[in-house]
Amino acid sequence: MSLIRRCIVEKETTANPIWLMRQAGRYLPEFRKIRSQNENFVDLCLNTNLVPEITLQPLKRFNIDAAIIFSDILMIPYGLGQKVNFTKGLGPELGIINQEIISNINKIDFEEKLKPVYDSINKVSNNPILKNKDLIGFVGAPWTLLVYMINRYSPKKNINKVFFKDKKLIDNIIEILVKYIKLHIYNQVKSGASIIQIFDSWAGLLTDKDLEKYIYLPTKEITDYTKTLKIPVICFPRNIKNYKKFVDIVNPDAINIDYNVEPEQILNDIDIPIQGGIHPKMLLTDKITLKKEVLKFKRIFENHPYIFNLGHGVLPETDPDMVEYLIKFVKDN
Ligand code: 1CP
Repeated sequence: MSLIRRCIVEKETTANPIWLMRQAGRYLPEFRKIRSQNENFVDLCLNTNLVPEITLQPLKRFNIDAAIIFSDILMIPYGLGQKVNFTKGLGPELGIINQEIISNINKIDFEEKLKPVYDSINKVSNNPILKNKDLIGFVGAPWTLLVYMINRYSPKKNINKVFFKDKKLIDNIIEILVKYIKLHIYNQVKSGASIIQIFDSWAGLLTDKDLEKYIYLPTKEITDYTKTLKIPVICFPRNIKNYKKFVDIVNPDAINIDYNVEPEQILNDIDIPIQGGIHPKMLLTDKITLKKEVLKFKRIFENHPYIFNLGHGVLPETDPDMVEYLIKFVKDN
């Protein structure tokens, strides 16, 4: 059994599994080279030769316990017929979502558009390098996808409040998203993904009164559905203030914490396996500082099933040597 499964399913506390969010891409020179020759990011995510290659790049360098399929959460809006572009320096840029797009959405077009993603998963899952390791498939949670679909740009820049006033449109899109996120999960699992992670990167934008409707209910439905496929599901409701309440209601198999969470506190609050939490900027410091941080996490989670990971993705300016050191140190100590 893979180390991650031993941790999540068997609740083993000595397995010390590690993988990193955004481990493929951005900071790796071998990824940058491919990216520089492939200007259209969506096309790159649909390239069934390059996606398996990029997905396995970090496994060729490091002794990590999982590959995460090279794709993007915005492939779902793309599959639903919305325009999706990634512009250098600007980030994602989506087309307008309108009634025409919504009424044209159908399962056959969605699956046809995303078939290359599933073909790539199938190809990667058969690679011997993944023996006893996991292949992580993923989706964006309905709320985070809704934010990109309605706002059309990263909410990092600003939020278009006018659109968010149209409650009927929002309810309609959330309902569509839940249905198609489930389908995307089903197809990834059928193609060979052995774990699903649900990224809710913008959970922190909501206030308490809206959490039930936009986060707890839809994410629980998707989490329950993933469990019926008999594979573990990990949730990452980034910056949600109350992880305990999220876990009590949604009940995923494991929870990824962000770097604002106090690890000691979460250990008191939560019984299920925990993943992540180390600040990505720790990889920009030096080996002594990084080592101290890893030892701190090891000590805190000594008697709790814990998967080493970060509190958000690997930063583009990270030196791959530091990633190598982190992984080696987790494994050797
Ligand atoms: O221009 C480029 O070179 C593209 C950069 C890039 C990469 C490498 C984007 C655009 N997406 C990805 C890959 C990706 N995205 C992966 C697979 C790689 C891996 O993990 O190793 C995954 C899991 C994601 C998930 C993702 N995409 C999230 C959730 C995690 C998170 O970071 O919070 C989100 C919010 C996105 C949207 C997105 N895609 C790309 C960018 C620059 C963004 C973020 C935009 C923003 O800041 O709002």
